[in-house]
Amino acid sequence: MDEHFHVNTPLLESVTMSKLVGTTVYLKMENSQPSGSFKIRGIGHLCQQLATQSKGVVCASGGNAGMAAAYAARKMGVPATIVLPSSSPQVVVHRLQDQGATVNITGKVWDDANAEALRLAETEGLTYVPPFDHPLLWQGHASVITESAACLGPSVKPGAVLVSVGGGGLLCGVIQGLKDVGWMDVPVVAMETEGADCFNAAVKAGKLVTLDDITSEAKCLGAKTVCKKAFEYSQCSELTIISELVTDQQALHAVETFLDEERVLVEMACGAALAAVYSGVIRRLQDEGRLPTLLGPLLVIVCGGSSVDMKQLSHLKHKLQC
Ligand code: PLV
Repeated sequence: MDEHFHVNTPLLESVTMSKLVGTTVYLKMENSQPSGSFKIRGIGHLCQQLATQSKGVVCASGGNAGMAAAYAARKMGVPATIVLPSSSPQVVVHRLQDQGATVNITGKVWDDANAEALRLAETEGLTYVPPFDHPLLWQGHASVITESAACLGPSVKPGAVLVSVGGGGLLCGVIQGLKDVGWMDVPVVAMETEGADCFNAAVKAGKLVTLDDITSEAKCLGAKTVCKKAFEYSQCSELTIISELVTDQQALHAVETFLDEERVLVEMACGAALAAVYSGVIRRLQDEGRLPTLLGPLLVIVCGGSSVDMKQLSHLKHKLQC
């Protein structure tokens, strides 16, 4: 099928961020996808491959994978059940219902909700839509890089790509895209928040690690175990993947700064990537010699997110005391 559900998003230059890092910063505005995040790229692709004859799809999500599944299902005329953990904010429940989805709240974190989604797929005969661990998702997400490359043109190659990591699906898609356009030597800075750091824990341990709990407020980064493919990429000598953490306060501060500077509201999962610029992670990596001092343009995947509105933003500010 040639038609797809995602749109070609704008690639914007940020003057303020460029000033901060000392190189041109390009923002790939995935917040402007119809489902509010990059997730529609992979999930739209997967649904088109696996769910055309389906009696219904079921997806466990921190919010955004669910938004993408609900959007794709609505366009395909298929019912959608989205299982969320109780940590998901009310705003995302309403947005999912607006997309026509049935919302089921089960468990405390995404892993609990996922067990319920797998059970429903089995007992109700629904098509299971994984939020981050499937080759079709990575293939779909890869278009975020091929599109950026087409927009930048043959004479511009990024010095690094900046992404947030939850279960690692976006990271796998970005790597796939870098391979597709011949940019395998471009370093990827993989950002998580402390307390939702399953990729960082795996990189440090040299093996997959399952976190005891998700203690970060960036709930959409809150998978307890990163997907195996993302870990394998981190061990691959042909790739440079730098895993870094920020605090919840830094991620939230990044969300606020981005709202002020770029006039766009994103959720904390996305704030984690933005904080690499605003909190000086990129500068530090340069000082440590892990990124070159003379860095080429930075490509930031502004992954977006629907789990935020002004009410949720003030709630988070109060909770995190910032
Ligand atoms: N969120 C997933 C997994 O949650 C979800 O169900 O929506 N940025 C945003 C705005 C996201 O929503 C997510 C994933 C990520 C980044 C990270 O993407 P991933 O999971 O492919 O690494 C538990």
